[in-house]
Amino acid sequence: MISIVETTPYDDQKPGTSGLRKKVPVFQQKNYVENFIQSIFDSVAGYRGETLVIGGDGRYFNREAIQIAIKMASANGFGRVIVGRGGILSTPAASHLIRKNEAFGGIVLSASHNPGGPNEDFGIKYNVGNGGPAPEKVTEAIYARSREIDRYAIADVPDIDLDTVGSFSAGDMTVEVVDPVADYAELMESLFDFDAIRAMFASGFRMVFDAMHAVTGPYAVEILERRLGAAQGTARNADPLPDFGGHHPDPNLVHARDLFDLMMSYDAPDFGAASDGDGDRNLVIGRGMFVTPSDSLAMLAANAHLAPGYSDGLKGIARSMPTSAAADRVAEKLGIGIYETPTGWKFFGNLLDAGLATICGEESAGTGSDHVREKDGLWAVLLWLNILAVRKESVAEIVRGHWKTYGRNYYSRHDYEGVETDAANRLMDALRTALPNLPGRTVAGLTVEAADDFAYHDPVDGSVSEKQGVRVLFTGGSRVVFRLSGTGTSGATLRVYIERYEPDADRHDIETQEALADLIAAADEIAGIKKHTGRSAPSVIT
Ligand code: VG1
Ligand code: CO
Repeated sequence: MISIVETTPYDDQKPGTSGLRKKVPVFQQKNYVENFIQSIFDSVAGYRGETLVIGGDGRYFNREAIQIAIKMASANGFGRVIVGRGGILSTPAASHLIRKNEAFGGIVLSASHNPGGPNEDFGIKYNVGNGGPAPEKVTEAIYARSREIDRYAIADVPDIDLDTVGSFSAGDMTVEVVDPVADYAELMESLFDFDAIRAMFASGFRMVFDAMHAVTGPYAVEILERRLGAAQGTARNADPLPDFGGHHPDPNLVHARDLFDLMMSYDAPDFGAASDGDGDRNLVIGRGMFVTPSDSLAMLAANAHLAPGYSDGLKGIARSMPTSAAADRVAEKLGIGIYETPTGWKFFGNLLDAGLATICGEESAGTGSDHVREKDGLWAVLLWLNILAVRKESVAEIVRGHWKTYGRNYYSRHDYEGVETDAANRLMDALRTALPNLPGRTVAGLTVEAADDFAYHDPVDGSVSEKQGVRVLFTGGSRVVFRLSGTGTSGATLRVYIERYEPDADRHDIETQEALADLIAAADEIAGIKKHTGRSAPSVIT
């Protein structure tokens, strides 16, 4: 039995950088989830009898949303749903399942690094057949549909038992509950030299992986401890909890502070890593050596050929615009293409599909490759492990060697969270208005060479995405970038990205904030951060 239910639209279902994210009580409003899912189905065509992959990061409201999605997929005519046991699928594992099963698409339930719980965040993201986040033209269609939706279809069938692996039916549709880890672990084994990494662990190499009570726990236990022989307990906080243990599953220097302190301590293990709520981000720290995500992208790209999955070399590298230019120097040396995209993984999909790029990354702790169409936290960790096992050097040695060869891109991001939305918009508007007058001006002792609002012209499908961040370039190659976050659920977050290139190896040991001090002052002077937001310091520095 299928019910066609009358509904009225909500006007706030606009997907952001990575899907629709709102507080849980917003999603719990009558028909809110149903409206959005029906808007997805109404915006794509040709799925009759096809497969849909569904899974989430286990946060509060995950199971309820999954039951709704399954019943609606059935009523709308999908032939099969593949769902992770317990409703669990990391974002990269969902991407892999879509590709492996040639599914029509997938629904990922996650608000990623945002906190979870009855009054915290939830999210729904739609992925297309290549396994990647829906491109802008699809998310725009979904939003447009959500504003006029007047009915949705749902099957009147009992809830599916999500905790038992096996095949079930929901109306005319088949539901396969699968082990969320198995296929993903197999994919990792096909890319990396597990024997070499196993030998490294057997010889006493020690590591800590902080799963932050989020989705990567079961993946890390299976891959690092069971398959690679890392000591039991290597994966910490490894049980996914609906509220992430009350923490913020964001692997940065603020929320993964314990890991950072451990790695800087006297008895630090050789390698420390962490991932976020949905398993697509990674934090990498060597003993006494933090690796910025921008640097990590460059170093992974420079060494990827040491892993079996990349032994033929890379086709190209892509990075988001605010990510540092460290990767550009690697691409230049390798003689391969480098692409600069707007923030958000959805912009990498075309480059990966077209074979223009093999490795992609963002300054926000996201790195990945063409093995899936999402960023992939454990993938980055395993590539680092593979490189360490082959080079037999420490993380610190590899980082210093890299800087010596390529120079160092000092880099930091300053986030001003919970800023009043109007004030944030005024700041950005004022900046945009000031753009034409910036070149030639001297600010905090630095001369502005160029300034613009980044627009991306997709080289594959020709689509254009405008207003993707204001960038101010200074003579000598330093720059600051300003943009507003598209993943928050209350107020606005201003992100200020600061970068300075230093070729001189004798100057590679300066404390980052000190190395960037003049740029930080210039950023405030140009954007009037204090004036507009009333804040004298950022809430988070990464
Ligand atoms: C942030 C990051 C961006 C990332 C996005 C989704 O977006 O800056 O690089 O792709 O989160 O990551 P924004 O719009 O808040 O700056 V995740 O791990 O939250 O899916
Ligand atoms: Co994430």
